[in-house]
Amino acid sequence: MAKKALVTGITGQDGSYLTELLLQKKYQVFGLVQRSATDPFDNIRHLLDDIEIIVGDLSDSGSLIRALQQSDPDEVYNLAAQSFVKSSWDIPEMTGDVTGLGVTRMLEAVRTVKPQARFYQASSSEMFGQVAQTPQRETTPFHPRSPYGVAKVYGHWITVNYRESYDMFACSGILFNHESPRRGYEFVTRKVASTAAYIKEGLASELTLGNLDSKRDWGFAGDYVEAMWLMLQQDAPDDYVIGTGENHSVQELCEVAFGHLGLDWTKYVKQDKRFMRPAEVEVLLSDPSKARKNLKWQTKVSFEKLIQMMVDAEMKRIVEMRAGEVPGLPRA
Ligand code: NAP
Ligand code: G4F
Repeated sequence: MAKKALVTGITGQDGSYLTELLLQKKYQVFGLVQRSATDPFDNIRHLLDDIEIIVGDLSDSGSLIRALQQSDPDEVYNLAAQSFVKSSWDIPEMTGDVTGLGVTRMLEAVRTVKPQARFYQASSSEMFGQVAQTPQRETTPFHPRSPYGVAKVYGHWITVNYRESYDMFACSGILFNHESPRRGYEFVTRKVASTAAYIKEGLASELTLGNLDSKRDWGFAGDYVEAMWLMLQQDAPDDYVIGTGENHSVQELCEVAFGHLGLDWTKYVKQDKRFMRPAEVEVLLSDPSKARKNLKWQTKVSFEKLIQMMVDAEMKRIVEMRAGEVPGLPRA
């Protein structure tokens, strides 16, 4: 019998790569999708014939219970969230409701309908925030710096709590930043890659950014979804830090992206305080040794290769856009 998985956030970056991995492994995949007035399927259009879409929302318990009943899953991957940190100061209550309390709603739905299902929670290195130690590992205390980070800390601890309270197979993956050509346009890697390509092609003249000094541990999303799956294949549930163990600044990101196109980033990049945050996470760096040892997991794509892959994808998209095959690019 094929295993069944329910994926929330299936239309997002990680949902699309995870679904590809699960389909390769012959899972039957159900994806929870929130109602939308516009087409949300860009990332998973190529998968729509092979999966089942269930309409539901992390703010609506009844829909989650019905999603569990309809899919009867062996594994549940809770990837849905309001995931853009900067917006979490604009919509803090909604972020707390979906990104935080939404995890409890999912856990309650699993506990009610299929308590033996294995559960993955998408936790985040944003929980470390103002870091208490470097590099950050599973035992590093949390000090979140945004409403998003605070909501993720709640989601993390409620996952641990359901494991301890109800003996559920619930795991929390503390993932550091991971990127790809399917990343949302407002995140800094996609913003830099797409605007550098636009500048190269004469479609834009400058790139406005916020803090160029902050450092992130950036990896490739395709590698990270494998870690999610591995966590749910272990004998016992546990929490894992997932990252590359290497970090780079936003400035280095600009150097690599523009450099790949033969451009000097200093001529095009401007700073604008609109893109600064009320409280910044200055530096993140993972210690993924537990995942390397227990899950036998490691990243395969380097920082430079990742950024070059993203820039190449943007250049290809411009060619397709000019040929009328894809619509014009949204801009961050
Ligand atoms: P993403 O691209 O922003 O995807 C988020 C998904 O959640 C989208 O499918 C979105 O649907 C869905 N969603 C939002 N609100 C919802 C609601 N109320 N009900 C149901 N679905 C809802 O995020 P991602 O980069 O794939 O990340 C996946 C998860 O990992 C998120 O929880 C994120 O916070 C977490 N995470 C990400 C990173 C990273 O670097 N990427 C690192 C650590 C943790 P729409 O398409 O309709 O908006
Ligand atoms: O790309 P970012 O918006 O990602 P951020 O805030 O690190 O959050 C991402 O990673 C988290 C894991 O650590 C996830 F949990 C979360 O869901 C999300 O996927 O910003 C990265 C850095 C920040 O320091 C930001 O201040 O880039 C800096 N930055 C500088 N200029 C900018 C910009 N970020 C954005 N988005 N846009 C700018 O213009």
